[in-house]
Amino acid sequence: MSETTTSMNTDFLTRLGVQGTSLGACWGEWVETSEGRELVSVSPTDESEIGRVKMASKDDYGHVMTKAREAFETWRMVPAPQRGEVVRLLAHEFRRHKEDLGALIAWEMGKIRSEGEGEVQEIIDIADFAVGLSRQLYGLTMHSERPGHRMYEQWHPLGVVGVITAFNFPGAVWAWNAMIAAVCGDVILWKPSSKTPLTAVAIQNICNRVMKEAGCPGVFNLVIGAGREVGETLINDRRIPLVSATGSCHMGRRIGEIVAKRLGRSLLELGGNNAIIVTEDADLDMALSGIVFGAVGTAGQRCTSTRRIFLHRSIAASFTDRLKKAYASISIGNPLDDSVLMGPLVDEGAVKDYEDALETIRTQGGEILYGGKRVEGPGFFVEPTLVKADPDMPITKDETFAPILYIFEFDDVDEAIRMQNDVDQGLSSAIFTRDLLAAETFLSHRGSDCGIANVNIGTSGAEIGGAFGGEKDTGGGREAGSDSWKIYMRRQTCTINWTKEVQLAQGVEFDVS
Ligand code: UN1
Repeated sequence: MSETTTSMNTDFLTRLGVQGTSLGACWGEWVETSEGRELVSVSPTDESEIGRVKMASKDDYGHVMTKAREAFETWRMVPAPQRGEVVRLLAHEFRRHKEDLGALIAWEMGKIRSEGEGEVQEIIDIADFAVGLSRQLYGLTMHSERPGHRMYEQWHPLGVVGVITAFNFPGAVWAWNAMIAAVCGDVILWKPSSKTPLTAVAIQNICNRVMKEAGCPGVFNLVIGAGREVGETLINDRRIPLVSATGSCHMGRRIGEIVAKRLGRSLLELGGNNAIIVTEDADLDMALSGIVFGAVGTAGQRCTSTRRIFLHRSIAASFTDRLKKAYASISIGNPLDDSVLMGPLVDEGAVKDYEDALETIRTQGGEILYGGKRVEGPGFFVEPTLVKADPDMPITKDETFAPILYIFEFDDVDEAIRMQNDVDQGLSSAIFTRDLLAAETFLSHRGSDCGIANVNIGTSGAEIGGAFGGEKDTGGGREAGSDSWKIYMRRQTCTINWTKEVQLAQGVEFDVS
């Protein structure tokens, strides 16, 4: 493991305004909280305190909500391209702070600097996308069956959109929702993960400056508080027509149920159990780099992380050897050190989940081919791990948020696809092949059942231009690009009669005279 630089330069904390103690509730102005409880943000790299946040209470939530609703009254009447112009200014600010924010994400969450900056790039990309979208919130026009009638549909803003995000993408997933919702005319109420509160404060600081200048505070709102308090209040709040949530299947099931009960909309982006199939004719260099980045990148803590690989039997042994060598070359350590490829897990609980999973793997007959241990010393470091597994091992059906990769063998592609699909989750999937028939089978109706299906690209690292999300227990939601914007708006079908008499559809006669 590379040494943690204790004398590390943390000036980025000052530049982002997150040094010391921050407040946890904001509607454009920070709210002096009515409660005194503090959340301590700890770096997973050396377990040092980075800063503190005064947690928002239910009252603070209420205050922010009132301000957000007031802001919606104004924001919804701003023409969409002008809303896009404000988002363009935001994108500019995120560009200016890319390095600092990337460093903070790395330091608070544990992903390496390059991935931290990549996450900020994702924020910038979705903001740019939203700017263009602000002139493309198109509705269809239809031909009416009645003479002298015109039909069309238009899209109106929804209101206050609740956004609940996870620690692993503490900025980008907020941005997927917030940038799109903002050009749609909504206002956003964000509850970030309690594991990454300072990234949220830093982002809110950036939004505050831009929105103040633009004269529209209250569009981007933040409540950092206990899940049981502000999280529960948010999902139960009938004033929030859409709750977008990222997290575990367990969490999503609960949110989906509560929001459905009040007939609200939910957009769920939940667990994955993503697999890569490697056929016998695949370019194995490409497969190797796709798999290693997918399984080890972000220390296996992406919802798109590669958790299972299916190797054609003829290449399985030699390819597994190559994987072992690649794993042995991974430098683990301080994510801000440029030579490091894998940082720590997010906290002690994540290490325990990793260790528990390994225990279960052993009892279920899995063979650990590489890794399998915690790295001693301060911080929450573990070894990236390779496991020779059998599809009947129940643990391979679960998502463990850690760098554990299960290796399976197959004889024909149909069998590999069947095994790949034989899990409850359905987020991301990939095949490495040069065989057109295998690639097209994988992409066909009887191919991958996931929301994302890639050929000669790994499971993680999707671009924002496509709709992002998955099927089955992954929750069915779609965020980011393509036409995902539609969930942030309400559709209205309008029929205009420009004749001088009322005509009924379907030829119904109802003469009252
Ligand atoms: C997530 O892990 O919740 O496709 C999001 C990817 C990233 C986003 C992951 N663009 O891996």
